[in-house]
Amino acid sequence: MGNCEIVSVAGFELIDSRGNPTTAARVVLADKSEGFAIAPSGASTGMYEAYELRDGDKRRYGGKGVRHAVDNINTKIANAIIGKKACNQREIDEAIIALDKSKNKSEIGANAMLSVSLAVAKAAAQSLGKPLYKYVSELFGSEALTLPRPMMNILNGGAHASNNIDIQEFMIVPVAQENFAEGLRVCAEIYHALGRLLKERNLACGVGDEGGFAPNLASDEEAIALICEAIMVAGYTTNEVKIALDVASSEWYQEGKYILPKRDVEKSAEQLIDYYRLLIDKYPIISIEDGVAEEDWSGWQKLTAELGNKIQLVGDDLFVTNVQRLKKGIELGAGNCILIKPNQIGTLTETLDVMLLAKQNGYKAVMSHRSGESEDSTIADLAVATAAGQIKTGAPCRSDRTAKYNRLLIIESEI
Ligand code: 2PG
Ligand code: MG
Repeated sequence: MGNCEIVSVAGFELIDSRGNPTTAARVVLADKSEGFAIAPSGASTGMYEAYELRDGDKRRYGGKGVRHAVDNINTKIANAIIGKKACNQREIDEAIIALDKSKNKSEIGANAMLSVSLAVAKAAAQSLGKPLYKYVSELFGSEALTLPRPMMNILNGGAHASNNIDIQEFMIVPVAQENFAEGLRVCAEIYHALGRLLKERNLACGVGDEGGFAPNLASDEEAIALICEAIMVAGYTTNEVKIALDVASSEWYQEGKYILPKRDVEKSAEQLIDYYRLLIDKYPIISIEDGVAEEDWSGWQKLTAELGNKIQLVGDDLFVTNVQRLKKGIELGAGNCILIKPNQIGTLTETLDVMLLAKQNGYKAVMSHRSGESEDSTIADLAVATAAGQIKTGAPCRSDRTAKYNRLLIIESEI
């Protein structure tokens, strides 16, 4: 083991998969070990997420520049952590968090914090001569390294596509394959089968932000039916491959009502829950994310009471990877699974803390990308390290998505 003292921290303004600026950080240690990480960025962001600091200067990238966040990395964060040991992840993350006196990390920016926090972990892992997943599994206290099951988003709607579909993500989940590589293969085959079906029917084959197809269809339900058909056409059954949805309904919520923006239909939480019950009875749906909105705690209680013993109910905008929000959810009986997006909270330590709380309370976890991503594949290592069991990282299309799948294939071959 070398000397893991941090000797330099440098920030960068790079671009993400939507061509918007994002922060990156390089951390170098005394023994020359290095870590580099790029922060992702969401489109359907939760209102309780940690703050993504953008410049707001309309002359650059329409106001989305991140030069202030990068400055914060190069000055405030660098000053606070240079000289500290990279292998003390919690101490480093606490020092970074302490720099920001706001409630939502808006002074330093969660984008600035996360890129440094992850770069520190990568540098420490290298210094210790361990792969990142191994190092983080020790931080987390996992008993086992486990490859996650892909929840592959093959049809995009909502804020991730300009089609007429209101539900944001239609995912396939391979449940019968013996390992990750086989599950991924099955999903990729179904993705291709879906592409062929769309082509045959003269439907658009262009893709959305997460690489899934984004056709216009008669209804959101038609998307589900089409995916079931693709499963069959590819030679699989709906016992082998299931369906998961991310409704992202916080995007629909206005003054206690749900207004589906693309079809301009209004529904109550109760009507949405009835609709989900109907879909679950008819299709092989095993998981619904953000079925009701982030502020609608009573809707979440009803949803969980009615469907929580049948399927997985994932809180994304509801929990925003935040211990306080998850604690409230546990008390109220909201959901039974948490979506994990490290940039929703800002540091690796806080991410691991909320995963531990979930585990202790019988909540499942899904590691997740953002719709704005990059070649950074850290979440693949985090999914394995924490034995999350599930990962959302888009279609087998666009290198920002395949970077994570490829990293998982390599990890599987190593362990
Ligand atoms: C979600 C994510 C990722 P975004 O809602 O789960 O799929 O989307 O990054 O736009 O919040
Ligand atoms: Mg979501």
